[in-house]
Formats: sequence, structure tokens, C-alpha cells
Amino acid sequence: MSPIYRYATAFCPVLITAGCLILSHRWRHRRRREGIAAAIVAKILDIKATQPNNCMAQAFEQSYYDSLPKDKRKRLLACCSSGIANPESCMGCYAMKPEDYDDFYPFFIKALSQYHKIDFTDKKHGVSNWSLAGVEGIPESGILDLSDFDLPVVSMRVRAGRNLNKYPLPGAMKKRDRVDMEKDMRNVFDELIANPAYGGKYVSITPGHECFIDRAEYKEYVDAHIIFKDMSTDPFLVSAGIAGDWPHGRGCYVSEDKEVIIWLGEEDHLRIICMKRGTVLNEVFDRLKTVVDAVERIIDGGCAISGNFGVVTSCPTNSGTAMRASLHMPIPNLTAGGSDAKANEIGRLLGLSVRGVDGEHTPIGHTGIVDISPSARFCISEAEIMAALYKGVRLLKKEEDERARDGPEGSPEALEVGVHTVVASSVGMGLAMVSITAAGVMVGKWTFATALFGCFESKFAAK
Ligand code: CIR
Repeated sequence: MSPIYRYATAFCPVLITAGCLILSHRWRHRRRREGIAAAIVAKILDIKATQPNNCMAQAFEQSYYDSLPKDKRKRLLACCSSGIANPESCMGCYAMKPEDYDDFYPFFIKALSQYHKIDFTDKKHGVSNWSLAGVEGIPESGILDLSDFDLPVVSMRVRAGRNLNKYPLPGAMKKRDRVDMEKDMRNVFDELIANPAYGGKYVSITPGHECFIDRAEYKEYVDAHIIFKDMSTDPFLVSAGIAGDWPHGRGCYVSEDKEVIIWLGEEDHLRIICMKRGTVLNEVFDRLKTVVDAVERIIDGGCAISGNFGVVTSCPTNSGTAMRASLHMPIPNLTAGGSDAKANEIGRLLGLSVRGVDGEHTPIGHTGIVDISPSARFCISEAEIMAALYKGVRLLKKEEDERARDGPEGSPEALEVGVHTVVASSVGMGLAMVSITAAGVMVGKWTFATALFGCFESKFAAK
């Protein structure tokens, strides 16, 4: 018997047993994973039945999920994680890879239709367009100067989210990706710093980074609204993985004049913010475009764009243009008494969202200064958003001036109050007259009856 044959027969049972053990382990592992996935799907369907506002759950169709290959099922469930962990979510999902929007088109189109209240059957988000030339309802010069309608110097702000094609979206980034992205973005920050029109500096909260700022300095930046808050306390961002590896790969560029800020590593890879006190909206808009172009030019692969949904953002609520343009506008007459009801009512008609100056869901203060921004981000171009802000503010200013000129009496509310007052006083006067008449009848009922009788009598006599 040859030695090879002897060894083979000796080891054969060992190899067969090891093979069987590996296969059975893999089989059990797969079954466990399938069981977990089924439980997650059951949870989504449960949320779908109980939370009508959770767009993720409402968009989730078991038949669509079942039609996907296994790897895509896993990816779709990863997108749904925040809405599963937080059933009361309004959106309930985040994209994890730039291609998720197009790869899961049937899911995202439903979620976006519900959130934006848009019927997409004959609508699509068009290509990015920053040119104000020919946009309806703005001056031919293309200069959006708010002083045209006597607005004082106001705080103007425009921001855009961007994600780099090179990396997974923040929810799926590994620590290495976050740190590498910070290194890549240094090329953009260094170019801006070297440009006298920008200057400024980059600060990082990545431990060990050469631009590291300590906890106390970070707090100063947060308090000054320059950098974002600790993401690890946000349940949506944590459950989506977006807050992962905090604070690695997080930082912020600030220009010398503090009017350009770039957040790195928040909900999107980049949030580019341009702000200024002034009246010409083009100043913030043009600066934003210059910074977006610099990122596109300097970073390999540029920024992620979806063929169906425009600019790719982690949160579908921001996709489309990923842009928000706003300004702080004084409307003391429309917000008299600290109520935002009238401003909101008019804002809705003008396609503007009106909120307190300290951000979403903040009350309108007694100063009467509100944050105004066009509500649409989707199926609209960047230029149209700026024009919508300009036109909306013009109309709102007109309403405010009318309210100031006419006083509370001239307003529709006052009119309503006036109508009520007139009705109430007429009813009162009517009641008073009835009472006086009745009293008269009681006091001099014989005189009244006689007069009435006489009247009838003369009438009949005349016939
Ligand atoms: C939700 O689904 O309710 C949260 N993820 C927040 C959605 C609003 N979008 C956002 O803050 N970017």
C-alpha cells in the first residue's frame, strides 16, 4: 500500500467531518440571518399598519422586497433602519450608498411622493440649473435685490448638501472612509484658505488631527452655530449609522469673514453654508455655486447625482436640489401678539415655510422676525428656489405693509372681528328695541291696542 493512499484513507473521515461541520454552520448561520430579516420585515409591516406618517413603512411593499436578490434585500433593510428604530419618523429612511436611490427606485419614489405630496407619474426632478437668466418674475438684470421693495438689510442664508461619489453615504461609512474623506477634503479647504476671497481655517474634532480643537473649543463653535452638535445623541442619526465612529472624520471649514462654512461628516458628507447680512440674494447664491464647483473640480469622482432624484443626500427629504435658501425677515404686523398663524397662512399660499429664527419648530418671538424659505426642494431648480424666495418675500412684504398701513381694522382677521361686532351689536340693539317695545306695550297696552285697533279700523273704513 502506497504512503499516499495510507494518508488519504486516514485523513478522509477527518476531512469529511470538517466539511460537514462547516456546511452545517453556514446553513444554520444563513437560516438565522433569514429569520432576522423576516422579523425586520414583520416589524416594518406592523409599523405600516399603525404609522400612516412614516413614509418608509408606507412605501415598503413585501412583494417588491421579495422580488429582490438577497444582497439587495439586505441593502434595502439597511436604508429602513432609522424608521424601524423610530416608528414615529416622518421620513423613516436614509440612503446608504449613492446608487440606492436608483437601485431601489420603486421604494424611494413612493416614499418621496408621500413626503413631498407630489404625483411623480408625469414629473421628474430635472437637471441642476443655477442660471437665473429667463427665470419668471424676477428683474431682467437677474439681480435679486431685496431693497427693490424696501426691505432693510437682513440675514440671508443658503445651504446645500453634497455627497462624494468616492465614498459610501455616511450611514454605511467605515471609520477608515470617514478619516480618508477628511484627508481628501483638505485639498478643497486648503485651496479656499489660500484664496484671499475666502481665507479662514479648518478645524477638526477627529482625535489626533493636526487641526484638532478640544472639547471646550468645540463647544464654543457649537454655541456660535458654526459647527454641528454631537450627532451621537440624535436617535435618527444613530440608528441609521450616520453618527457612527463619532467624532472621527468630523470637522468644519470657516472662511475669514465667517460667511462660508463647510460641515464635514454630518448627515451628508458636506453641508455648504453661505450667509451674509445684506439685501442682494445673488451674493450668497453665487458664493455657494463657487464652492460646490470647487468640490466637483478637486475631488475625484465629484458629487453624487441620481438620474431620477437629482442631488444625492442621505435623507430623501433633502434630495432634488439639497438646497435651502432663507432669510430673516421682520414682519411685526403679521406676527402681532407673537402668533405665527397669519404669517403661516400667507406663507403657505406663497409656497414659503415660516419658522422661528432659531430653527425648525422654534416659536416666533415677539420681535416679529421670522425665518422664511421656499418649501420646495424637489422638481424645482436651484435658480427657481432663489427666485421663489425673492418673489415670495416681495408678496409677503406687501401683505406686511398693508397690515401696517390699515392697522388691525384693515386686516381680514379684523374684518372678521368687525363683522362679529356688527352682528352682535345689531342683535343687541334688536333685543333692546324689542324690550322697549314690550315695555311700552305693557305700560300703555290700552293706548297701544287702541291705536292699533284704530289703525285697522281706518284701513277697513277706507276700503
Ligand atoms: C425622520 O425620518 O423623521 C427623521 N429622519 C428626520 C426627517 C427630516 N429630515 C432631516 O432632518 N434631514
